[in-house]
Amino acid sequence: MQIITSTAHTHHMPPHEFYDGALIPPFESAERAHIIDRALQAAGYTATTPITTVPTAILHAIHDPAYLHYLATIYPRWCAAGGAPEAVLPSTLAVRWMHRYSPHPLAEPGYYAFDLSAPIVAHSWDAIIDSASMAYTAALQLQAGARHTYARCRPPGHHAGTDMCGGYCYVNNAAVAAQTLSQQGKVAILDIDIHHGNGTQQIFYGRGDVQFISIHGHPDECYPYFLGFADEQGQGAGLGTNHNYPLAFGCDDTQYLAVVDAALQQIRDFGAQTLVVSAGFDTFAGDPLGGFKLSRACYTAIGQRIRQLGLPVAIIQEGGYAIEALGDNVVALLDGVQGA
Ligand code: Q9C
Ligand code: ZN
Repeated sequence: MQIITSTAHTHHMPPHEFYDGALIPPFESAERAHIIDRALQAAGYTATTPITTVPTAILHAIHDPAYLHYLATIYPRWCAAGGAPEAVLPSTLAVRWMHRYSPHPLAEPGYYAFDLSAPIVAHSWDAIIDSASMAYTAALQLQAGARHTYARCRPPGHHAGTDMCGGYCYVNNAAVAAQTLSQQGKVAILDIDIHHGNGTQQIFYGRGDVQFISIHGHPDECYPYFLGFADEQGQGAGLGTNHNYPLAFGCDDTQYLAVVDAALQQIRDFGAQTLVVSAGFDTFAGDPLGGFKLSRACYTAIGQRIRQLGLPVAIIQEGGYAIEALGDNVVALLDGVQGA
């Protein structure tokens, strides 16, 4: 198992988040990454490979260049226009019939966000690019012959669409890996974060060469609420390559693993040559942003099933907010994948 970690994520430490109207300390914290890194080290997983910066051509294949330019440049413009230096966070969102573009630094954030969960601070961009570069490096390692790689990405990526941030996500790291690997053949993305990977779905919705499968809390009760229903199957060349498995809160190991088995069979049927896993651990029992009841052993069981596919696998870190359990849950998944 190749492991990719980095400390550049500490450039991105927003001071707070909005949670259903309350201003609270962020769930998506630097401490999450530290805890994972500590657990990996304690379990004997060590990182060796230097991180290769993600090429602009890969980023432009999955994101609008104007959106990336916005992410990279908004912070000083926001501050100069009178925005609070604590974080770039819009008060007005472009939605449905009110979505004309505005270049005003206090307005542009509302054009490029779908919620209030993606604040930008002074050097967030450095962390965002580093996180995407970790995913890119994971893809490079598979291309070089590695069977299994894990990128401890932070910030996460699966809620980021072609031109929208939200849900702690800015650049879609799993899409970076999938786009890179798609140059060698069909790619499947399995998203096991409890939140639907709305951004990843949107990026690849019209693509026949990238399959997207998401297992998540039903949008009737789970964030991001407005996408992730079972009838979203792709469009055009991508029709039939998008598969959503929305599940009711309370889901346990047995129910979950049955769905994993169905998803893995669809990956076999698709004929994927490589697999990208958007690995969220907010399915864990007691996760403050979750609602499922998975045990630690379930992550090992998921990993073992993924291993049995026999494909090269890039595992991309997404969510997981039961901080004290997060590191050991990551190790549990990796142990399963590597056959320990
Ligand atoms: N009442 C990831 O796991 N807040 N993002 C939801 C719902 C945002 C989760 C509040 C949750 C984002 C990568
Ligand atoms: Zn999540």
